Amino acid sequence: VQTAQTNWGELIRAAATNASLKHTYWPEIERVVAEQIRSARMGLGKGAWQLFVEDGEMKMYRREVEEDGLVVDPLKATHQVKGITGRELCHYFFYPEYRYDWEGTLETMNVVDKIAEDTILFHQIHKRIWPAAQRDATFWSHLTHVPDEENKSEDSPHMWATVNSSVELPSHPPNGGKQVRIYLTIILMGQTIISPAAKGREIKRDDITCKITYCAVVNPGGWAPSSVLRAVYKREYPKFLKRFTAYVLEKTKNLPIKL
Ligand code: 6CM
Repeated sequence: VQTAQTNWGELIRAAATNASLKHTYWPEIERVVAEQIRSARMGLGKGAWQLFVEDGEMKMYRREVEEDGLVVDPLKATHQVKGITGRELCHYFFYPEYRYDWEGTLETMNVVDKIAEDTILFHQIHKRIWPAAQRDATFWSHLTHVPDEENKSEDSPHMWATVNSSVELPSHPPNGGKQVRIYLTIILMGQTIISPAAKGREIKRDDITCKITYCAVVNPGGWAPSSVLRAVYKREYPKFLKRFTAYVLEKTKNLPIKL
């Protein structure tokens, strides 16, 4: 059972491939991933989270924050989707071969380096949003999990997660091209809940529900009108989460369940 003392660093290390553990980025990956998991699992508390989208099980909250006059509103979304697992959710989010299928804000995506089976470096150029300049991002992406235990209750630590976090890449210096560099820290986390009715028999897709948490902080890196940016986020985040989860449902519906 998870306690305030859960040592996420240790759990993440246990799940990581050797190639990731040996990489110079590892200490940063471990620190950021642990911090993202901790904050994703934290309730909304008394913070100034405002609910700005509610659509069935999907709820999206934001805090209005500006840094140097730029909107950097943290986003926290929760969702529940029947029929998919946390592992499947994070698989389709992490692996580059699916990205163009579901990422609506993408112009181009390049794998800069595949460090390991569970860590990839990306350069992405996003679609231009009028009247601001086009944006790009360089980030590492890490896929991790804490194994399922007997007790798949909500407070047990089992989960799958993909974390994306900006990193400077000498091969792709910021503002080297026409784009303004954005800085992002994002986690997509999924916990699989199995209906007690499935006990003692083969689990069917109807018996599983994925509890999803998605948190994002994006710094637009340069001038972008606040009102336009907030309007873009209000439209794009729900669109992303609905489209992406529908995509995972469609891709997995006839496949064996991957717990
Ligand atoms: O998490 C998401 N996608 C991941 C894989 O692509 C990745 C990407 C994050 C980038 C999100 C920023 C896109 C918005 C770019 C426009 C910025 C400002 C323009 C100025 C407008 C006035 O982690 C899903 C991302 C869903 C994005 C809404």
